[in-house]
Amino acid sequence: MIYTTTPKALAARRLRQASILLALLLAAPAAMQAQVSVPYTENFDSYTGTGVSANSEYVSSFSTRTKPTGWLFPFCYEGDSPDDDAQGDIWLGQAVNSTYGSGSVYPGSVTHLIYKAVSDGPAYSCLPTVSHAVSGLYVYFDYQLENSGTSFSLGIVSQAAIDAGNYADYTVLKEYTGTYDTWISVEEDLDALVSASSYSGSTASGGFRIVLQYTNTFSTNGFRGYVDNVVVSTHPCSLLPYSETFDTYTGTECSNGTACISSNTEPPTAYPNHVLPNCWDFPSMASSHSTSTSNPTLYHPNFFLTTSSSYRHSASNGLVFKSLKKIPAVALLPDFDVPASNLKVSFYYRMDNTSSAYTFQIGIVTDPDDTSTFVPLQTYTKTTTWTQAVVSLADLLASDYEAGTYRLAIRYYNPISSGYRGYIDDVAVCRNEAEEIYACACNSYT
Ligand SMILES: [Ca+2]
Ligand SMILES: [Ca+2]
Repeated sequence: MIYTTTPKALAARRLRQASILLALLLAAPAAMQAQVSVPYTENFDSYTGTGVSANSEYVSSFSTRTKPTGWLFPFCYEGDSPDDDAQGDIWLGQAVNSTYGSGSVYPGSVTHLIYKAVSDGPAYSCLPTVSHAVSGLYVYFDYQLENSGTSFSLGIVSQAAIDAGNYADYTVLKEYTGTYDTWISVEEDLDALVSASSYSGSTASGGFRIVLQYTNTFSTNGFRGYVDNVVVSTHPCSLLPYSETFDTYTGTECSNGTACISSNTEPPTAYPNHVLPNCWDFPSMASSHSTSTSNPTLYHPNFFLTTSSSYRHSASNGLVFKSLKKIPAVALLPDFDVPASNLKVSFYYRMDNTSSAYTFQIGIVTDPDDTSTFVPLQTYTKTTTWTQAVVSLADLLASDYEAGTYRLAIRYYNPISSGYRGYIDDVAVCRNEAEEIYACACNSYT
């Protein structure tokens, strides 16, 4: 599923700052392909220097081109005299093309994969062999396209087929198009896709590979596609560091029912059937929306994404909290698979009014369906300018909460009969430094 079309998806997020160190490459005999265990993450950012293109074209010598560890590029051009439109060209780069598009690198990214193809065939890449059955796996990646007529597809191939040299014997599971020059996040429950396909290698003993295929229907025009932040995981929403800018969600007021994000500070017209951030839950959200304040159970609380420039810290979206008359608006962050005391949280917030009556709190709920279990840990108030909150839960918790027994929550409280809202943006969750094993995303937005 694509975030832009899925209100409350089941699965988790791509990682923006994930370290390649998380990809635990298992030792394997030379004759075998290395397998990776899950969770597997690859943001390509550890690849720099020689063999990585500093612009949007190939490195000067293909023979020295750097490739991400464990990946296969079966039809990738391997020679030293590249045909500019050769089928299946894929390389690591640090910029996007300015001739064909006006996009940008993924926020905070150093390096990504660049795909180039023309109509004589797609360019496709195979992730490292995953030493896990397909069952229970989720796949995430971010992609960007430059024009219509281009797309990415997710596929799957058994390692046995690869070992037999049948590289192209993969099954395409789903195709992705979308807004050009914009990064779009994909998350997929592999079980669901595979069960609906003819793929028969889901429990193949030799493992399997995820395939990312890029297609360009133009015969000569070298539009590119870009991929970053690839993740294969068994546990949606649990990977750290986690970040959410709300910016990968696109579309405005519910056009054709495909996407609805408010362009102002009122809920989208199709509320509550609008886009909300994946992996978050909103247990206090009203079931319908009325603009009348006479019935607060209809009017509040509610949550929605807005593109309004004053109410986002980073473009293009921020998250709006709306409540009044002592009904707090509680948003639950994703379910992280570590004890609460291991976590550090950062987010930006602002309000409509500087009265101390309006508060944001970061806290814990022990029952995700019951917002009365909310335990506040830190309170923020009195600002109409974007302000960063950074808290270590280890410093705030009186007792620990084991993984699976809590959800981090942000609570907005408006005790007054007015429609003053609260806004948050650029949420990041990482491990406390004492527990640090991955690069921390918590300072990414300073
Ligand atoms: Ca990257
Ligand atoms: Ca944002």
